[in-house]
Amino acid sequence: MVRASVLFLICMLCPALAIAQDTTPPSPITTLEVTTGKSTMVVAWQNTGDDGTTGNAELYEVRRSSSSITDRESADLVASGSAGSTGSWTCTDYSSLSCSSPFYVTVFLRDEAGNWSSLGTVLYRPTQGCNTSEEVICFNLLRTPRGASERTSKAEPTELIWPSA
Ligand SMILES: [Ca+2]
Repeated sequence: MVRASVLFLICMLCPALAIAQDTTPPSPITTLEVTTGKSTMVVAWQNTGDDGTTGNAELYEVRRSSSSITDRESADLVASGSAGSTGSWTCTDYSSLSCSSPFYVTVFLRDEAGNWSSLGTVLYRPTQGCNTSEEVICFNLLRTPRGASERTSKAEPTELIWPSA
């Protein structure tokens, strides 16, 4: 009985055990926004949480594939980073893509216990034509509530693109 009590107290102080008991993954990302330029893409999403939409997830992964995406392993890892707080928008941009090339893209979130969100929205987008100079970047995230992106040309910014709802 004494031994059981000691073990119980040790476990009360053992955060790893608390993490191991977390079996609830982040909710899938269903707010994905993707815009493209000639060789660039902007990927933006609203973060879910650690458990569904509660708490904060730990990590995001952007994954991309030339063929249909059915799960994490079926697409190439483009980038990963710290997940934003639940409800916040994260915007990431990428360059060096091939022009006029369609692809599928999606985002997964992982909690600190290693639970991955299931497949959410997958978008199919082409990069812009090879004869254009239009590119896209994440724009002004701190001053807008959405993952707005700016479509630019070599000469000057031309048009502010707000991802559709
Ligand atoms: Ca969780």
